[in-house]
Amino acid sequence: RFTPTPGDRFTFGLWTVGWQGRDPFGDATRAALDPVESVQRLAELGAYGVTFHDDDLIPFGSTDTEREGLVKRFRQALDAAGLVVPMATTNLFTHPVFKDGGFTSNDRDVRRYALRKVIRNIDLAVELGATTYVAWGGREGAESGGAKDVRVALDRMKEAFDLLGEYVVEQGYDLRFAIEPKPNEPRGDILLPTVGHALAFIERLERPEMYGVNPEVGHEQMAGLNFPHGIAQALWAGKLYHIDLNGQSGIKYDQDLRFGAGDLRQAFWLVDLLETAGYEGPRHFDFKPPRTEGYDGVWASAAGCMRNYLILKERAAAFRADPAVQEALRASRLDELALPTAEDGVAGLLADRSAYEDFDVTAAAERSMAFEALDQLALDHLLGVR
Ligand code: GLT
Ligand code: MN
Ligand code: MN
Ligand code: MN
Repeated sequence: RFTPTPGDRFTFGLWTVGWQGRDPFGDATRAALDPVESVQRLAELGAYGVTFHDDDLIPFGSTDTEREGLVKRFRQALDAAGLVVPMATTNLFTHPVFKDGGFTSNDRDVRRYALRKVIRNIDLAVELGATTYVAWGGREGAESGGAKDVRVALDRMKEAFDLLGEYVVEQGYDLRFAIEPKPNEPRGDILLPTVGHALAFIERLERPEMYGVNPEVGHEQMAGLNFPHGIAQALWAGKLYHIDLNGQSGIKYDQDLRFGAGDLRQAFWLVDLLETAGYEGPRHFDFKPPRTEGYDGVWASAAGCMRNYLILKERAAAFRADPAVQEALRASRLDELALPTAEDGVAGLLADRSAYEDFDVTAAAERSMAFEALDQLALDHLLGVR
């Protein structure tokens, strides 16, 4: 029970378990982790796959020969462990050259270099079987008003994504992009700060169908937003191409806690949504095992992400199957929300005296929505007492 298997499609970034604990105030607390060991350990824990930034696998500045050797070793480890690589991404944030961004740096030569770095890793991603390419623009932003002409920077952002889309089409790759929003950190303010901003941006691209979003739990919650609501809108738009699961406690710095830590109630509604909406992509964890932990704690934290997802999946299914819940959903008229409001059209609506002239506003206002009883049933299921 609650033991993950590859069928659960749990994936982890190499940078998550491999995070050495360096933060703005302190040095690394853990030794470097060999990606090959990550692959082996994660497979033992029941994961389905791993994801990577170019620089996680091939240290920045490696020679072509070194690169080939590292990729070969990694591929052998994947094959031996039976893990897949469904997604890859580019590091456009660590090296000082990206201090003002990659796609939207004010420096044109930096922007051209960033595009070349992405294209190089797209080739590798496809070679390793990835079908999703994540783009997190953590350095695309500003700390001060005059430093960035945001409208022009968005032109450059669009130019970059359009060019990458053109490259993918020309190569005949089976690859879609997933844009990852974040409101701030490391920049004071980051472009495309929320799921909503990213969805609107995508519609301005030349090939919108090639682009979706990769929302991260903590990133929306850093902005005080309801993560399940953001995910629901992304699903509604047909744009949930990938997801970063982790934990966050309210509006503060990006905590990247293991999934299930932080806002547990939103985690419950999120799993309920993913499991009932037919989301078929990987359940990808993007967390940072706290720097207090040794490698024992790193693997306990990774195992906890998967265990918590499976527990919440069971709790959410129990909630949906409970006859008392179904009754409460009816009492709250969720079935009525599913009905079109005016399928009779404007003419029908205007001719319907019961819609206005004879409508008993007072009686309608007096009806209870009965949401509190429904929510208590959810909490009882979440807490395991029903
Ligand atoms: C970085 C960031 C994450 C992104 C990764 C993809 S890198 O750790 O904080 O949220 O998903 O670039
Ligand atoms: Mn992320
Ligand atoms: Mn994060
Ligand atoms: Mn992060």
